[in-house]
Amino acid sequence: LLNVLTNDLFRNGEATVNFIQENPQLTIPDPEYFNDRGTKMLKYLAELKVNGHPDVTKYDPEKVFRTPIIPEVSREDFPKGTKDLLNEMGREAFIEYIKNEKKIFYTDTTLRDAHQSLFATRLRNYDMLKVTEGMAKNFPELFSMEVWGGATFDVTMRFLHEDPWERLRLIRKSVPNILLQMLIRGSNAVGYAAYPDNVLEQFIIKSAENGIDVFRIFDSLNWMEGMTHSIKTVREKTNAIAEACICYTGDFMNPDRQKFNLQYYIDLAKQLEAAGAHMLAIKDMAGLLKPYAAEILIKELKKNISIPIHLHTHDTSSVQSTTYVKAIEAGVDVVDVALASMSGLTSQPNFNSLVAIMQGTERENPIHLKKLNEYSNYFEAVREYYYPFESELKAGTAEVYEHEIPGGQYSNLLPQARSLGLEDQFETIKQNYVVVNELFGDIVKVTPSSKVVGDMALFMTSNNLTAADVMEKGDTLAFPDSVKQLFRGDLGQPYGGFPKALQQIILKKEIPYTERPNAHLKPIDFDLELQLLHQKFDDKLTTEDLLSYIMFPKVFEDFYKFRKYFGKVEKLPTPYFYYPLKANEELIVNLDLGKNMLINFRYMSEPNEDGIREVYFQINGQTRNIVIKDNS
Ligand code: 3PY
Ligand code: ZN
Repeated sequence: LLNVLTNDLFRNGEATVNFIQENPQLTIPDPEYFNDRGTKMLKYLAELKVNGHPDVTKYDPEKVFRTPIIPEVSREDFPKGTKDLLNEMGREAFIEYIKNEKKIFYTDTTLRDAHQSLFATRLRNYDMLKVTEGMAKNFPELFSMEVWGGATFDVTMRFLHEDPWERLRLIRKSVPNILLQMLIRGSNAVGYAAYPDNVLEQFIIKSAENGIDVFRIFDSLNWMEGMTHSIKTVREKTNAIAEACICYTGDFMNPDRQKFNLQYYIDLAKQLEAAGAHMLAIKDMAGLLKPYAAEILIKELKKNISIPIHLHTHDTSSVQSTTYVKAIEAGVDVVDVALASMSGLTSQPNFNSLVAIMQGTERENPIHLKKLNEYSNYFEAVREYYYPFESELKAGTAEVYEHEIPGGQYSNLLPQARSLGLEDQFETIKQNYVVVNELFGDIVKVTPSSKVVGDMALFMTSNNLTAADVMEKGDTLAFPDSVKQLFRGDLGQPYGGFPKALQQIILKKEIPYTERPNAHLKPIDFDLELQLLHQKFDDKLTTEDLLSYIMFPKVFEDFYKFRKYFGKVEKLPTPYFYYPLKANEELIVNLDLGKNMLINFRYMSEPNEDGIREVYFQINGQTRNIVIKDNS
């Protein structure tokens, strides 16, 4: 509330005891500042009060939240971490160091894959930034923190009304000492389709500039050509690490699933190393890599490649920490884990427990377990805010070995089914997911190829179609666009090619292609497009904004307009972002350093004949009313 906190003398600690008496004007709030931001924020709170949050379908007005306890953070400097080591040593020496260290390294995925896979990517900046500095100071032994990319990029804009680039910069500022990692979908960057090569390059360059140190690059069909351009760009245009993926699918120990056999993975890993990858990731997006298979796979890979190996899995079956133990024994260099309360099921295995398991062993990495537990407790309370987005999975399931649905997709498939009125056919949808995979010739399923399989499974379920129906009546069916795009070649080429008969049924007269989809796309003229963006929106927008706009034009435009109208709603504590204020409930919104708004909800009028309600608040002691149309 006090402008005094933004005064330079005061902030530099040069103010004397009489400072306030001598500068009384500094204690008066700046009315314009609060008027504009305050009005916007009240409009949001009033809208929420009258019409609810559009994204919250299961609101429980009785629910009471605990206050998350933020672990204490030391005021000392950040301890030296992997980011410092990378800067000091340079890439090649750093990679050698990771490979030669005996201790097992960890990547914490809490701020990216864990919430993407547990509650549909909804974790907000507000809840992350309260603990990022503390995590950086308490866990400097981490290899990296995965904080960006995958679905977080569009979901931050689309559902949280936050700017993904701003998120990255804020995290970078609070985590200066540990490597920050992102997930990039090869030619599809963080989108669902291919982009022109120069867009991909610009995206990688800007991601590195804004804070990314490790690019985990994959292709949704394990197609080399979908990854080489990204690997090359990371190597040549940034100082970051190019970590390329083999996406793991099937079960090479099962004699009936030999399409993706051991040799297939070894060959792919060798090609990725030859293409310049600094590290290899085994991306087990559905959690199908069983413990004994992991042991064999890691041992064989270690014999065949010389770059470090980073293992990623999802704990959908609930036995994936066993896979990690076997992989660690076999010599894997880094494993992906999530803080206990954000781990398990469709998320990553439990960080805290794995640290405990490794204590006293020769590959122990002494992470402060008590501190891990404190941070886990923080997220346990925070996670409650997001209850409408939780998946309904209650326990690990061996069904995942049948349906092979990636963890990140699982938590989204049920809401998707619900929105199509197919909620009670979820079992059929899962069965159809298997049928579709067979129809498609057994493919790698990870964003975006997994989304196509999901779309087709939903299509078959809602139209009551069997595999035989698809093959026999396909000529008369209007397949989902994503299915047509896949079979045309827009996501690249699957191992072993597309099943020809089905391809013809789906494409009808259209001719598929086998070159890189990006090669068909015209490069973007960035100077011109930025000018056009300035004309369309405003001239403060940057190349980063342009990239958001190129990848997600409609989502960006809606985000921009939303921000203009409602302001920076990310400043709202999470319960007030999602749920309506109760009578006389009071909240403090911290807008900027020292600029707080005290908001108190007083009452809401009945709707008039036009359905208009008035919502009354007090803001910093002054009464304000906001007029809102009731849409019910
Ligand atoms: C993504 O692409 O978002 C994924 O998490 C894939 O596993
Ligand atoms: Zn994952």
